[in-house]
Amino acid sequence: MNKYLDIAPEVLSAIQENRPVVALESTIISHGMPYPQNVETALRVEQTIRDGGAVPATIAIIGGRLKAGLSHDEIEYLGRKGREVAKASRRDLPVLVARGADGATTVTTTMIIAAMAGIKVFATGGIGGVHRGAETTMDISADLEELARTPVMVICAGAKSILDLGLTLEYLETHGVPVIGYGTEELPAFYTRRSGFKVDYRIDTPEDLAAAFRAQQEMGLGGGMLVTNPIPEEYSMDPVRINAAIDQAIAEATARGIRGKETTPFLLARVKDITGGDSLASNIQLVLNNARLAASVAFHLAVGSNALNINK
Ligand code: PSU
Ligand code: MN
Repeated sequence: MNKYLDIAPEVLSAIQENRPVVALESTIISHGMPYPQNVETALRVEQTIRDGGAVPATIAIIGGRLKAGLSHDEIEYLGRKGREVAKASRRDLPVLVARGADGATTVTTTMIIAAMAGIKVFATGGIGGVHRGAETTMDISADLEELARTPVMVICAGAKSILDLGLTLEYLETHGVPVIGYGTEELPAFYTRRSGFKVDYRIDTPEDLAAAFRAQQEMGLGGGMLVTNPIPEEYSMDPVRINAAIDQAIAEATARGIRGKETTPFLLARVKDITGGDSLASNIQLVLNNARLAASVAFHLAVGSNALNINK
């Protein structure tokens, strides 16, 4: 095992016994939601995964250790510290670990640590992507590069239109990342079920998602897979209202000269403030929805590899 990695005992035995495990990120806890809703949501998401028959492994960096599986106290600690915890992407890992610092893992670093631990399925809310205006800023999330190189299935609710969704899809195509719509042909846009952009493939069942991921990995293609799961209809938001909030947030970010790793947290926080509590409620529901799907896919992946073991 990697000497920088701590796997929680419950997660380790599930991995060793080939029982389903689902990874969860911690940027959504420290940077994505206010306290105490962040902690409440993180614990609810873990419980949803347990109810779906899988073991949750929330991922973070604590005291310079890469953690796969957190205690409730550790989740509370990350939630309380909030933005004081560094947002940790791939480039941040060397210095944070060497310093013994804490880090909230993004999609990128959650994938890295999940893969180190042997976890194949990861549920989150939204991913980073190609920002609007990237033709001049070159602001492209490291999440896309990680999807291209690390063998983890990421289940999200699509991407927010704080991003250029068309360019995000182009980037993923170039880097060979399959973009799957769960029960849809259209890329969902996080708060809304539709974006006007097509996914690569529509897949309708957790079994079939597991089969596609297994084929990708067994062929040795490497890299990950992006599964986009639309927000349940009853929690989806009015696209006119949400897009107006996004446009306003982007205008403010430009006016204030926000850049680099601050861009995404700034835009997310402003969209949330402009739309009030509604977007937070939707955000929580779509994460729970993704957790349910992830538990089921993890179950089917585990069953499939048991069957292979029996046949050997
Ligand atoms: N988009 C969302 N919600 C999020 C994030 C993005 O809708 O919580 C977070 C995730 O942790 C993601 C990160 O991995 O922001 C991407 O940051 P950046 O764009 O700086 O790569
Ligand atoms: Mn960026």
